Amino acid sequence: MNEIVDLRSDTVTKPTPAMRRAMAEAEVGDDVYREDPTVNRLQDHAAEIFGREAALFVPSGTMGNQAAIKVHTRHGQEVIAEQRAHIYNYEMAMTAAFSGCLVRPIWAEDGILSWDLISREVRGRSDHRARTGLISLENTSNLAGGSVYEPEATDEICDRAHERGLPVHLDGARIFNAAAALGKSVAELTGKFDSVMFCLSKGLSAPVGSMLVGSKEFFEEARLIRKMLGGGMRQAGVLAAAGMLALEEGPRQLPIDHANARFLAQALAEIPGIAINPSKVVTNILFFDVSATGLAAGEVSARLATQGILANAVSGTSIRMVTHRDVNRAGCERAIQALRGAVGARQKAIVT
Ligand code: TLP
Repeated sequence: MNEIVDLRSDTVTKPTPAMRRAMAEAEVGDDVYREDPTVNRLQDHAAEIFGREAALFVPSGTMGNQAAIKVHTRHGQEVIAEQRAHIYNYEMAMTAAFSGCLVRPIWAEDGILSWDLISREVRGRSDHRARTGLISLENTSNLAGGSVYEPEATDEICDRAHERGLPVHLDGARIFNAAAALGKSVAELTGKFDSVMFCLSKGLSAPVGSMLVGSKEFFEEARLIRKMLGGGMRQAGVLAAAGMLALEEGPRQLPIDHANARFLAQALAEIPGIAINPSKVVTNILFFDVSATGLAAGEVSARLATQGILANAVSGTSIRMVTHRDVNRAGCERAIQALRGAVGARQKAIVT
């Protein structure tokens, strides 16, 4: 049996051999006492790369986002986000459960909000309606197919929100993918946000961990919330050591992942019954619609799995593929071949 080609997510990347070595050799201490030298180095390095005062190591992207939301809001407020936002769709309703806030979802083409769309939904003090406490953006936008915000758009949203006294958080789980797609630095893309969460554990290939970046004051508050959530880790240097390599070496891989995603999209567009617009694939995520094959997305996904190709059905008609370090061009070619087979088998069955 051929090796598995796992296109379910970039979260599936395994630590590189260099990461394993760095983890084994990491100098450690108790990070709840702020005494883990490797965690401290990672936090300082992340803050420096983003051009900000401080960065906090957290176990997951979800914890990072939810800690930030908690710091910025009060119970009974609203958080504005795009309709497909991860904080709205995937984080176990924690914005409600933990921060006591309602997400006010706004639909935007390609998941990319503008101040024009947001400003219509911002609520000030009122006797009737919940006040807006926070705006949260996502770059790249996962469920919108890895789409990217131009820095002019996010800068404008931040400037206008700040004029109205509103903080803006960035779910930048894949901000390094956005930076690679735009040929800009992460600092250029995120400088105006009040807080930024980014993941070491996705395309950057670390086994565990995300970072929360912002001011020193934000860092101190977020650190308390991290402890409330049970995220105070002890000798976390073994993880931070891998995170350090993820930051230093991970971004170099991303243009390769993006080229593979484009390659996949262009080939999938040629398969009868598959609908995808390759020109929208600008980073490492792609969605395609299988309605016209007559098969449910779950059935297509199950057929692919029998060929060792893993890709998640995200609805009855749509499948997501995500490229990353552990899938090379040959793996993409196998995925295309398997999809042709999965769909072709059904088309023959209809004819007979
Ligand atoms: N995304 C995962 C799933 O949860 C869907 C994936 O496979 O893409 N923000 C964004 C934009 C994300 O895509 C994710 C994870 C997170 C936050 C949460 O990160 P973790 O999984 O570390 O909690």
